[in-house]
Amino acid sequence: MRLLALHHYSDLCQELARVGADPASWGIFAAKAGGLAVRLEGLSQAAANILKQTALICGADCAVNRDVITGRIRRSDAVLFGTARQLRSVAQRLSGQPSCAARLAGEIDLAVARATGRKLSWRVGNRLFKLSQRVHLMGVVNVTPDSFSDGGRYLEPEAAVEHALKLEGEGADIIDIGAESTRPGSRPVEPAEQIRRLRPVLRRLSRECRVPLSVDTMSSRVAGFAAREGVAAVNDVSGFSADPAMARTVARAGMSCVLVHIKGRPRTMQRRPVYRDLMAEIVGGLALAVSRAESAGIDRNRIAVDPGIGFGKTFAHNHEILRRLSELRTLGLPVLAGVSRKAFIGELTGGDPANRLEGTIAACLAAVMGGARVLRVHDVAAVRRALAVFEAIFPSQET
Ligand code: HH2
Repeated sequence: MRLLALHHYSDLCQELARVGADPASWGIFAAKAGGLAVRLEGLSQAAANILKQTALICGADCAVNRDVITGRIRRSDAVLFGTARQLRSVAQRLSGQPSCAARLAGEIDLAVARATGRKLSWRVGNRLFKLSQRVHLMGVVNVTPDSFSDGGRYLEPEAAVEHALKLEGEGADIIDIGAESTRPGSRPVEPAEQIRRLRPVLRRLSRECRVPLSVDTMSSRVAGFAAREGVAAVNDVSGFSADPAMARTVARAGMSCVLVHIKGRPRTMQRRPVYRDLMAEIVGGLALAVSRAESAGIDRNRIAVDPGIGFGKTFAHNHEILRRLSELRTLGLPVLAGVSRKAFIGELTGGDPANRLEGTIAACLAAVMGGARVLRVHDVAAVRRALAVFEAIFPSQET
């Protein structure tokens, strides 16, 4: 099961083509794509027929392969369209049908629960971020000589500490400190060097900063060191895939984590990344990362997921991710988005990374509209002000 966000006609057509629905029906589905859309996979011909008929009885609709009706195909995927209420009644009716169709009832119920669930929180250290009440901000501090937007500015421990405290004062809920740039083309930084850069900064911040700290690293050695210095979370842009000991280290230390989707590794990730099905690969990759984390013993309420804007993605991929971000609701976990100052913004507005504020705010708000509840940003004060306006227009709907 995967929730789809098909509010844009081109995304709808792409998904209907994938299922093999008759192009003559695409216009009909366009009128129904305003509610929920759920992709279901590998249905037998009988199950696809039963699902389609049940959907129609309940006022919903369902796209299946055009050859289901002719009997020339044995298996088909499906996209089910309808309101939450309609889909619940589809699920209820299916549960009384033959087992090939009845097994879909649980998947459809889960999809509706994930799409309509309003309470989201993320435990970090001893704090509980109530994400359904307001969007939270992760402020970025790069203790690096070469980060794409602020490399070299905070390499001196004094400057890094001062900057982190400034971001805290501006309203950051968590401060993310990195000692290794992951910009396209960057080379790995040895754990010992990351630790050397981090040590004086973490030592002071863990005493002086009142909000929790996270460390941006793919190395379990660095994560273990950070835990001993009082850091509450690990932000791993490889989603625990780069270092096999990472999940265990985070679990043992009782830390929280951000699991990011990446295709490839920073050094080569932007060399013409290709996806067969972008959103399916991102949601599938994150689901795998989450199961890696949970099997190691990390509590589910300590995990946030991130689609990895710019991590093995073209500019067009980044646009599609932001347009369809609400598909990550499939995972039932808080979504963090990192769009701040990135190249896909500069490509549209011009300007070097430090001059991409308007585009950053636009992309942040697009991410929030798609369900992101934590934003990783360099410009905390400005994004906080933009959110004050946005959240007055769209107040929290927590009941
Ligand atoms: N982006 C960067 C680094 N870490 N972490 C998460 N969770 N999501 C992101 O999108 C993300 C991230 C890249 O930004 P920055 O840290 O400013 O640059 P650099 O990697 O060059 O230090």
